[in-house]
Amino acid sequence: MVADDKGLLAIDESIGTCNRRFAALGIPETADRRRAWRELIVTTPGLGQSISGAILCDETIRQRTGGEASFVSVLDDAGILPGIKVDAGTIELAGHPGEKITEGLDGLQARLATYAEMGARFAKWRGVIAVDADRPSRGCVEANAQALARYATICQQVGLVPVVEPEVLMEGSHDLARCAEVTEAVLRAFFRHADEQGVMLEAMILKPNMVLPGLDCANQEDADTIANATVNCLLHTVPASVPGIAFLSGGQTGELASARLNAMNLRFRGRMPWQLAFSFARAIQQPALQIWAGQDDRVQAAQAALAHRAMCNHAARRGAYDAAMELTPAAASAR
Ligand code: 5MM
Repeated sequence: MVADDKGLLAIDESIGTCNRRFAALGIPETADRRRAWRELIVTTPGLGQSISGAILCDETIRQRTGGEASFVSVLDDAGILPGIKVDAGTIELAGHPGEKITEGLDGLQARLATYAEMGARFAKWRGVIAVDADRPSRGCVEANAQALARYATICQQVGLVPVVEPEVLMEGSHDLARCAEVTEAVLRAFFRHADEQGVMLEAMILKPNMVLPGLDCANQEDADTIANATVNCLLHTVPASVPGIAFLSGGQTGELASARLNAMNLRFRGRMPWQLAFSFARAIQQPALQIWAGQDDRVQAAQAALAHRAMCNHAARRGAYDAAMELTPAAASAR
């Protein structure tokens, strides 16, 4: 999943999230348009050169292309591992106003077995941590960390690789140091619970946030500062037996996410025990979605934009991304 400088492509937005992104661009919020969008993505020529695995959602893993091929078989043929988001979304955490817990552990083993039969090779579960002066609470961090660890063990029991996604949100005015403090606490809690639950660290992928200042923070740091803060946080918390770390993008632009991943791989080359990869949704999809905008005659241009962002992140894994790559014809058509 993190070999050959490739990364994961998250196309696992739930129906509600996908519809919200469609609504912002005037795309009809229908199963047919969601299917068409995901078909555009999985049939993008050459995607397997940069992408090792694609995370689907329950709706998508059951869908087929217009030519009636299952999305799973299209991905298999492209050399891309099919994965599946298995959490059931978040609800308010009781007793902790403004904080969330992720649901979906009940009956998970049976659901995982069904997805494995459908061709899924790995799974994904996201916990959400909000930051402000009083949050996150210890109760929220511990509850989400335990759920992530239990999910990971259940995945490994049925032979699926767990992608573990504890997301510290970018929303807020907190600074870089506060994000580092919270991210460190969240990761420490997860690995403590992972030990208690018997997670095989060698057989999981961590999907964390980068350490970033909040969106409303006045001090937006440069890529090198973010790279230092992020990798130092990970070196403090993530055991060397974890093979790969694949970041979520969290709402960063595609260019910023690539530049920051690149800075980490460039500055810390040879000094990290794990592979540092990507598992982006918006930072790969968004330019292509804007070009497509639901129009069937724009599929090729949108696929070129998608392949371009995937290729930029493939380069960022080697520390070979450069802003000049954004000036290629494919990138220009994405503007
Ligand atoms: C944080 O979201 C994950 C990564 O996406 P970005 O790179 O855009 O931040 C993403 O995989 C997310 O977990 C899925 O889109 C599922 O989201 P919902 O909330 O719709 O289940």
